[in-house]
Amino acid sequence: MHKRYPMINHKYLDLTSMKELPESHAWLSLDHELPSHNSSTPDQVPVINLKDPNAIKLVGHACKTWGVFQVTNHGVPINLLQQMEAAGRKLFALPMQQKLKAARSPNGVSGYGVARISAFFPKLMWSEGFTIVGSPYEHARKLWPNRYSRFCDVIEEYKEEMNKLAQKLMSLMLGSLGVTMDDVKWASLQGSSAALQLNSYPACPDPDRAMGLAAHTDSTLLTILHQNNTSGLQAHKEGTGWVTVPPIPGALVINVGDLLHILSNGLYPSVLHRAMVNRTQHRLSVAYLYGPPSNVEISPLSKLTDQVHPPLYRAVTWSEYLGTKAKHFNKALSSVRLCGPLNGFADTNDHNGVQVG
Ligand SMILES: O=C(O)CCC(=O)C(=O)O
Repeated sequence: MHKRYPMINHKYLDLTSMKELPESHAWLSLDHELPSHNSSTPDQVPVINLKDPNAIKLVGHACKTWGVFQVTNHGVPINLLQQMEAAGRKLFALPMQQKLKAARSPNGVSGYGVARISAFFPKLMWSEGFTIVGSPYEHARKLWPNRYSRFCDVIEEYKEEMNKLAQKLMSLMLGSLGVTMDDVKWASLQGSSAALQLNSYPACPDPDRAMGLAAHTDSTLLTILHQNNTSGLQAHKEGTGWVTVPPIPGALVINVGDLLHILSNGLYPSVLHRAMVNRTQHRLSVAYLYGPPSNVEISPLSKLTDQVHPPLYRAVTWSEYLGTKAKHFNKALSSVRLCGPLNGFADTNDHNGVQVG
């Protein structure tokens, strides 16, 4: 089991009012984790136009080599992205006492609070979050007793558009593995599960010693992230190190999650990523966490395995995997692994050697 830390008292500090970084949020020097710089040939996260006739190939290559890419021409209306961002801003701008009325309960998943991965780190992160699973209504009503419907409408519309895009991306990702949506019965079912995670990273008085969101992989099939125009997201690439994923107006960031990693038998690595903060800008991001119906067993696709390429992972349901992640955090994938890497078929997602916090 991964080491857990007791919750620190300063959990609900109003970060926007802080003139100095409190000890509770001061991480050790992050210098050893800075992105590697090679100015002549910067390694950049791929940007894929989904209307490109070669989109399947481009998506496959990006999944294999990076586990993260940005997409343009994705079909989600730009004004919906703007409305979602405005709704997030409005929520996080509420006074702390108001936000706490919608606080996530100790064992719950929905609501306002610090990052759930905080329990695995001795210091707190410079961020606050709001998680929505299912209807936003109950929590929105506590935040705005008389004016919650606009927020709920935007969330519902956003989830609908994200679901459409997630299906399109799944079809491209599976297609690039030589598999169709029909081969994977649950993939085209309506019962897919998802959560929406709103993240706020206020401007920070000492950004070099603070951490917005510590390095982690997502427990999803895939994640669709909208970030505002402030940089902060970094992805880790084997052999390169930490690379900033720059905001591109209108583009969305796609991460391969742990379940796609399992499904692809390690061919598409689940990407380790984190969020940094800065001194002057408030950063906001909205992650759509997309997974299969929660009780469907996910295992390496049979088309991808044979005697030379045995399944590397055992079958898990999403709900079982979430429990494993809550216990083992960044070692969860290794904990459902069946056998060690074979020659030429290495699992690129062994993050045990990467400093995550
Ligand atoms: O804010 C970001 O860019 C990253 C968010 C993220 O990784 C998450 O919500 O899991």
